Amino acid sequence: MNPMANIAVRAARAAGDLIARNIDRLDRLRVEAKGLNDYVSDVDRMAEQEIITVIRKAYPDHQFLGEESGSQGDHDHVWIIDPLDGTTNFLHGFPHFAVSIALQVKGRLEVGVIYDPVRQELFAASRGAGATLDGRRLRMPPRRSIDGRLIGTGFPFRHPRHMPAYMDMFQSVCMRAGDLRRAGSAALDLAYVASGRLDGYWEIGLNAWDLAAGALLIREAGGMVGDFEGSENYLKNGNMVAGSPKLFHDLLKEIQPHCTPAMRG
Ligand code: 2AM
Ligand code: CA
Repeated sequence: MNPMANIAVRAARAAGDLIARNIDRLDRLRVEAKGLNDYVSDVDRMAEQEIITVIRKAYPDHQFLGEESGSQGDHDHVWIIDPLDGTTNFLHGFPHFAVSIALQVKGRLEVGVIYDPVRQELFAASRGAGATLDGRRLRMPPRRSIDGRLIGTGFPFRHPRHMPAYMDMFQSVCMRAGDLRRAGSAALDLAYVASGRLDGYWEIGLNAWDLAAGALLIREAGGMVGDFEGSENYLKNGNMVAGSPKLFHDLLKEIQPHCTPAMRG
């Protein structure tokens, strides 16, 4: 394995173990509101520190872009980390959340790791070397259409202005696909698309740390990811459509008619 992927796995497991140790002391956690419907706990912060400590020991000069902090450093190597994706689930004891760690080298995604500390499942990808779940190779079906499939999504609850357009997308996709799921962790949803537990996924207004690792996992498993114009800008604008190749295009077709000018570019 790519030595940087090894470090990412070590960091993800260390953060995941810390999160798991805190699941039964939720009532004693300090929780703060960061913004509209957006919370952070000590566990998010400690997990992020754990990740940074592990990576810094191996790569002292690399830069970090994290949900809870950032740092300056070597701009060629940027670690994009979400220490606890699905914080709302975690704070409710709803057992569906994950650690997400990606590495960008000169602007290109090189490594992506997503770890579910509840089920102890590890999803990992390195560019050009494929994607795995607990060491087993993941391959997405190339020619599957959207009809009768299971599609994941997330609500734009921090961007109420997108809600009307979102509800139109929801209706179009719902009428076409078999069923929808809204599980509350974008990173884990993308890992589930890569591993075939979901057939596709879309969401509006995410952050780079929610998406980066999952995007590489899906591409390395043979799937496609893009923004609502089908382009590569999803890490910047946070709009994401994902699925196996045919399904990706089917899903875009349902979503695009409802896009507003604010969702383009
Ligand atoms: P978080 O739990 O780390 O905040 C829920 O829809 C999923 O989307 C979670 O992965 C959540 O990450 C993420 N998310 C981040 N920003 C969001 C936003 N503005 N609106 C909706 N979901 C968001
Ligand atoms: Ca997140």
